[in-house]
Amino acid sequence: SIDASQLDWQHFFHLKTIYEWLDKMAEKYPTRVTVLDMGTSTQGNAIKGVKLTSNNNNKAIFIESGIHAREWIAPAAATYIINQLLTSQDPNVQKLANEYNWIIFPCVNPDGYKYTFEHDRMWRKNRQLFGTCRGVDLNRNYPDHWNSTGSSSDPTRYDFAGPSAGSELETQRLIEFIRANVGKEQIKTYIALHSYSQMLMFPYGYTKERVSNYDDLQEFGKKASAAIKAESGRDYVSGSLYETIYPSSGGSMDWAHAEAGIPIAYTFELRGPPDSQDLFILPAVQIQPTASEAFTAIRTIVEAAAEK
Ligand code: ING
Ligand code: ZN
Repeated sequence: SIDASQLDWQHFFHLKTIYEWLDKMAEKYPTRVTVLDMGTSTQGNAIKGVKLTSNNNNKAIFIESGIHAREWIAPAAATYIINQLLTSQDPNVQKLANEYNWIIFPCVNPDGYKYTFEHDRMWRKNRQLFGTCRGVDLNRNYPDHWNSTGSSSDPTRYDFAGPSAGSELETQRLIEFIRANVGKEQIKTYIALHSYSQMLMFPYGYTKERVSNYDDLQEFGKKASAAIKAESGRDYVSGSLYETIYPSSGGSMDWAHAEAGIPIAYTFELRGPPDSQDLFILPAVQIQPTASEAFTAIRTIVEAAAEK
């Protein structure tokens, strides 16, 4: 049975349960956990996250998940990572928890996430109304080469970029949060979690032109793929987003890197199910191994970057 007080990573959880769990973690670890609130979504849901702090002078790692509603493994992985950072007995994990502050927002599209539980499991976008249809793809709405490639001006499409760059409240909340905190919190790493495809991708999405730190990002990505391979035998492909999955503009990662100036930025595509037409519907037994792979990749990237 599902106990709202404790996530077990053997089920997928409602937005409300995830948020209650964040509050519980803050009660349980009051000196280390601060609950954060970016503000509200289009339909008035809070966009809540946590900051895990060991030392105010630490650099910070920012993790965002759930920008696409149906990719349930992403918020599940984000909460798994929070739990690992707070409870792991592994000295290497404890070291990362002590040496960095972690800012993690598991559900940056709360309206869409709720909708996938209550009405349509395969919903991707937010729930903004446009005449007779709904939804902006929030990962096409960011103001960096907005709507230039791999996105649509048609509100009926799954990859609708929105009426203008940064039009959506959810986009604005995240931008405001990063702008207010990138310097103050020394955010040097930005990770966006998605599914499915088993990929570790870095900017750019909008062009095949290379980022200035391409060689570093490629090297860290390859090390992370190798670490996953050693852990589970799974193959994760690493490369720039444009070259690895498909050209697409207006994503949060391109914005974080190019506009907010966060040097190390990745979008992960986690596991899909082994054989199914519904590739976003990952069996719950796969939550733990998939979340563990995501955490392994993040740890590897952070450790490799620290050695530079
Ligand atoms: N894939 C991502 C998508 O938004 C992506 C790939 C990431 C595109 C970042 C642009 C920027 O389409 C999934 N599965 O959502
Ligand atoms: Zn996605």
